[in-house]
Amino acid sequence: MKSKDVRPGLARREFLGALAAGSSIAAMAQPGQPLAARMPVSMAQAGGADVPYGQPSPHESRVQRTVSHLSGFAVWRTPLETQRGVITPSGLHFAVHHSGIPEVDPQRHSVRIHGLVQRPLQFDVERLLRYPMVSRVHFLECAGNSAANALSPTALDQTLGEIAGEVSCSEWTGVPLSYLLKEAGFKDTARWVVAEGADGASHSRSVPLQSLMDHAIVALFQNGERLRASQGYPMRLFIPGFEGNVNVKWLHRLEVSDAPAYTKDESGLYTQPLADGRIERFAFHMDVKSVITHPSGRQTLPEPHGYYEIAGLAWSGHGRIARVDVSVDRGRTWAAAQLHGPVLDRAFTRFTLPWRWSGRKAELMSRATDEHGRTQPMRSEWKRRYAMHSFNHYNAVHAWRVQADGRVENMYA
Ligand SMILES: Nc1nc2c(c(=O)[nH]1)N[C@H]1C(S)=C(S)[C@@H](COP(=O)(O)O)O[C@H]1N2
Ligand SMILES: [Mo]
Repeated sequence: MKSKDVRPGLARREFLGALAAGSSIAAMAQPGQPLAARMPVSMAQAGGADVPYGQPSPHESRVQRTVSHLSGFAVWRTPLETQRGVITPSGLHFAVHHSGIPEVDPQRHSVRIHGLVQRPLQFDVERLLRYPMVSRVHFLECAGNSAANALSPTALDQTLGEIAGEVSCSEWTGVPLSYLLKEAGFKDTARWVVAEGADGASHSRSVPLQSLMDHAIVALFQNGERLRASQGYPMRLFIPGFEGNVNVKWLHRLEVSDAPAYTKDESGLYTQPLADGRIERFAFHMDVKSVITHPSGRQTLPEPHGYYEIAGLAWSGHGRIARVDVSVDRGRTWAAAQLHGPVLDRAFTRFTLPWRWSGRKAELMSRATDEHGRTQPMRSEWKRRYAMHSFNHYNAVHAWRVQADGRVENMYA
């Protein structure tokens, strides 16, 4: 079903024409004017020096992560609304620190594999750097991303990053964990692995051995450079599609066991009460989800009756994104957005749809579906499934209200 304000094929040419009309040069430069007067000043002098390690333009200094501190741990959120494409710049990757960033000396750091193994092994950074590596583009999302939208009775007037910025997407490079685990060899009863970080929180999680053998890497690089301290320098566990907290940073120990350890992290924070009183445990996969990045919360559309491109990001911890539907009328009608390739497994996928805004109040929503047919619930469905105070794994359809004056605000649909 197509709504009349979002017309994918036809709109593109109209859209480009309208934007060009608004950009046409009103008064041509006077022919008599000297050439020098028409040149930008920067062309008349030598430029400044560069630096050994590049920084964003000083004009972009407002593009920053936002931070909040929740009972001792810091949550840094990615400003998704400032991002185009699908790769999160390393300096803007979201971060969750349960006990700050530890000072880890790469010369002295190592990861130990022990427990139900044939021979315990220990790998330092230098040794791991000699192993064959793989590179993969994947999102990483905190289980608690969008918690405020799950919990707050009214929609908070915040930016997209503040609402749902505990998700980022990078190219991760490292050693497949299966290489290291096979070298250690398992005992017959080996089923789980407890991964522990070298931080003050001694953050640790139990993960099924099979999922580590299938997909996990010990990541050493992020977007081509060594991991940022914030992401677990010099090494972290990375399990594609799994909730953020099992991706243990500053990884220093992998203990193979026959059962989960029920560490403090997995028995408390990362279990989730359901509405019927049961408890959901070890819900590792992040489900299918999408957000509209442009336009989004606290932005203002510059002119009414204008042409705009609705753009957003979709991802699924189960596989590839198959389609994204967008509505501009609070879900009455939907149009299929264009997906921008390559559409990668368990990675951000960019979607866009041209839109002619009538200047009246509009309510924008996006709903992603992955290759397994999993799709996003509405907020009310999500709330029915979980207990009142549950907030992990919130993936309901997100909505923005565009007011008649162009202001964009968070809303519940
Ligand atoms: N050692 C350690 N690993 C950790 C954490 C931590 O506090 N300590 N936080 C976890 C949580 S809750 C999340 S969401 C992810 C976030 O990864 P990032 O900070 O690289 O984005 O790291 C996980 N790994
Ligand atoms: Mo997290």
